Amino acid sequence: MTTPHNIESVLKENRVFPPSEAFSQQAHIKSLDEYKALYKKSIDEPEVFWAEQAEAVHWFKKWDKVLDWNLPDAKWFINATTNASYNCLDRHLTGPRRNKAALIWEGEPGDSATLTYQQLHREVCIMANVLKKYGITKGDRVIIYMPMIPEAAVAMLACARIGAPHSVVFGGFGAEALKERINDSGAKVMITADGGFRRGKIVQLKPNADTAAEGTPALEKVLVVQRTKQDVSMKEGRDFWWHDERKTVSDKCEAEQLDSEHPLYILYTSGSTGKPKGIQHTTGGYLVGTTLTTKYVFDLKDEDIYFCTADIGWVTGHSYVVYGVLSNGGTSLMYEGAPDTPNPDRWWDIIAKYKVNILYTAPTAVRAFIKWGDDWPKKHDLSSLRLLGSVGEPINPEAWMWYYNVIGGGRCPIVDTWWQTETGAHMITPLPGATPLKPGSGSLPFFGVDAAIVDDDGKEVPANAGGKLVIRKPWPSMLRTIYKDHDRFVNTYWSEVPGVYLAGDGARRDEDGYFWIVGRIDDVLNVAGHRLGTSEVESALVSHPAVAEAAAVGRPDELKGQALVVFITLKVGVPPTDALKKELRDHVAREIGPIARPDDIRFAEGLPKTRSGKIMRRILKDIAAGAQVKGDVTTMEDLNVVAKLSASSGDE
Ligand code: 7RM
Repeated sequence: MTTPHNIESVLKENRVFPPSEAFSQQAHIKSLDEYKALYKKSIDEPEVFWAEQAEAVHWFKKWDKVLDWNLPDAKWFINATTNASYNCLDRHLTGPRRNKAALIWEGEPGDSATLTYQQLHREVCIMANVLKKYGITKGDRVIIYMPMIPEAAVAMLACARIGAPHSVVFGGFGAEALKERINDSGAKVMITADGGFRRGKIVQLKPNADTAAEGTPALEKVLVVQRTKQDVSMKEGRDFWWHDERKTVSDKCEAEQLDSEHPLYILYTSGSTGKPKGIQHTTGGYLVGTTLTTKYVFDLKDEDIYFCTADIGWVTGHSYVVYGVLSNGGTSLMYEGAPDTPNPDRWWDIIAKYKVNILYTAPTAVRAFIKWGDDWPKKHDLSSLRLLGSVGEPINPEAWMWYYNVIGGGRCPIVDTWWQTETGAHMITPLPGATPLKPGSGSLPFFGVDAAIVDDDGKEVPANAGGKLVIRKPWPSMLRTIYKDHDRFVNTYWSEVPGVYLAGDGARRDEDGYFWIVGRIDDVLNVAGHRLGTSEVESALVSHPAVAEAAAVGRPDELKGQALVVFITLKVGVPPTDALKKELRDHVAREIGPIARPDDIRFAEGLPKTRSGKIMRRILKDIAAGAQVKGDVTTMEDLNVVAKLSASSGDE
């Protein structure tokens, strides 16, 4: 086996879509030159730039200094005070926005609700007072385990209001994952619901919470929102109904004036190994990052209806369902359920019904819609849409084209936003009125983001060479630590390449400076001495008309080092034949070269994914090698997928 060298990049994509004049004229950032000038300033004079931009946030007291940087520890807006809940609510109450919809919500069964800024403010104050009644004060952690209902956002903002860092646990997680997070965070209070609706069934939140609470000695109180009205057990002295408790407190609650560096939340992300990392974000810098990116990347205007499909249990739900949108005084549409309930056109129905202008979703959803066929979106009037967004994984160029044409009617820019739980806000992304779009590329860095591609020695590589994506300057919304494990923070992000932040993604930068993410470094394929990112092989497969989704992994091979195994889901109605396997192998070889010709093609009904829709390639690696699936599977969306894949493997 040859020694691994740097990642190679093999897929070429030449299509370019400049913004339309009409879009640019009305946009916040109107041209590439305007972007470039601001970007240059943000890199040359970051403290001047961020001091100006931080005016987008309300501060009770301004900072003495913009940045304290002690690699890898950053402090932003030193000695300033602010409050996220105040920024998302109170500051909109003195003008016409007070009667504007802050949240528009649709439940899966078809019920709906709208909360104006004034109404949302009142709900948040009441819940904050209930938390205070339970003895929660500044710095205490609160667990939120909720379905996608307005009370989930109310709970987050109530915690933020009193300076209690929240830790949202995704409602699809089970009792074990919940228990681990309650214990690691040391939360005294949990806010949950009886259940939620998903695919016509009830998600058993309260029963899971009960099981978890058997092993959480520090947990004292559980506040329960009634959603499904199913029978649940309520433990005397520990569990209380929100509809009862709200009657016992005042509806007035001043927002705490918090230090800019006060922790706003902890959000657990599970790496591929080890226990989940509690990513900790602060108040001031995070608000500046999410407020600005929401405004510029989504080109958000007061009259927009904005629909982000992410669950609040994911960072996207924090930054771009709640904080960034409300901080800008925008209207955030929340949907409780599954995209295919009752039919695979539920989102298109919602978009037509509420005349949604901006849709932000993930490639996994786009590929699912492609698989289900064009007829579903075509039944609906999607002409209100003016901007589309993508996040979570690289979007395959053919999926991008489908999204652009079938959903966007060839009229809407797509912002392909690269960022992470750790970064808090968008890092590499087009600005829709400025950036010419290339399908599959996140394009250029956001203001203040000094991104680069380096080799294994930490040296910047030339244009179009693959390597590791790093960030060389601190940015306001960056994570500050891993909760209770600062060493792990230092080791995970700041040690492999000295002096810079290591994102863990492989990427290349093209001759125009555009970034192309080729996959996680841990997933890199090593075929006959070539190191290939997963996304390029997968994109080549998705460009074949029969393929809906693909995942590429390596299997140990005595001759080649690794053999290339690909798992494929086909579009609805396409028969899985041997002839098609051969055709797909040849197709990949034609698209990116014979070294990437798959050794083994496996058709699958579904691929193992995280709850946020990322393909879990490490699971497929085990299956391809014929091994027992190892490691943490608690974040997996559908465990049956693994059973089915394992049962059908070895049919070659
Ligand atoms: C927001 C979020 C982070 C990882 C990241 C990448 C991948 C996210 C994109 C993307 C290519 C994108 N947070 N990723 N967005 N890859 N293009 N636009 O996803 O912490 O859950 O995941 O997701 O690998 O490192 S996350």
